[in-house]
Amino acid sequence: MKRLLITGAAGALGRAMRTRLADVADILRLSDISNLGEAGPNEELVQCDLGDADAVHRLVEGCDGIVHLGGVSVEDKFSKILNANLLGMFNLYEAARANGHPRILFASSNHTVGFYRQDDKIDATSPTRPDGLYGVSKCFGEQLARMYFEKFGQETALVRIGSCMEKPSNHRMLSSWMSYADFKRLIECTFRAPMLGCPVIWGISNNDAAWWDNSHASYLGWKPQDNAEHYRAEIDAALGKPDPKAALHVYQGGNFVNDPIFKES
Ligand code: NAI
Ligand code: 15L
Repeated sequence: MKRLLITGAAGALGRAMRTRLADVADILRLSDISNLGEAGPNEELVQCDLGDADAVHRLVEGCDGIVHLGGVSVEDKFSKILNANLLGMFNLYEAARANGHPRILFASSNHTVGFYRQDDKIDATSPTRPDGLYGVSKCFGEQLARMYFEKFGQETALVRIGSCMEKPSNHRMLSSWMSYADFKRLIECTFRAPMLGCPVIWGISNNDAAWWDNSHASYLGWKPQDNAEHYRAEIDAALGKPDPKAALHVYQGGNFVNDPIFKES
């Protein structure tokens, strides 16, 4: 592909993908509201607020694909979530509609289903059970993307990321972890697939302890290769046996279920 846009490129996942995706497109257009540092040889840097419709229209112009990581990534005040995750999604999809419908990978979240228990096994057809306003904003994003698919044919991979980081750091993540390498493989499959549609995809590695069944998305050919199980002994040694009554070990969303509705100040 010629030009791939990555929003949220200054964030944790954006920084991890910035170097890993350099070979996926001729040019990476990297965007964030925060500072993005110096541009590399095949990089274009655009600092903008996803809540600014005109800026987002300019941002999407000339892009052949979008990895949408930008937004509020944890529970927060509704006003912040509203601007970045709701208005930001709408601005991005309107900009994509005006610019030839580049394929989009939307970084949704496991917090769309955080109130399922860890002994529930669910798949892409299971009703959402968001665990806070952040999770609700990701449900909104998924539904917005679905509507743009039905109405305009806009294709999106709705990736409900579990916990994407260097390695799992607690017992919950033995189920929810996705390695950076597996996320990169998923991004490649998303943009290479002859037909994408608008599937829900669980963003996890090939974990023995997984709660989520990805068989609905098997047509994409994504085969995650890492497995959090590899870290179980290390986590047992560091943390001891998990408390079976703690939210972290009861709910798929872990501690997010206990977050309050944050007051606007
Ligand atoms: P992060 O918080 O480190 O990065 C998000 C980036 O979005 C930040 O650099 C931030 O400056 C930017 N941003 C926030 N508001 C913005 C606005 N109004 N306009 C433009 N940019 C704005 O989060 P992380 O961990 O990198 O996650 C990336 C995406 O993946 C997020 O959408 C998050 O919800 C989603 N996700 C991540 C998971 C993970 O394990 N890292 C798990 C599930 C979902
Ligand atoms: C998320 O949605 C968050 O963005 C990330 O920071 C992690 O907390 C992750 O979920 C998780 O549930 O582990």
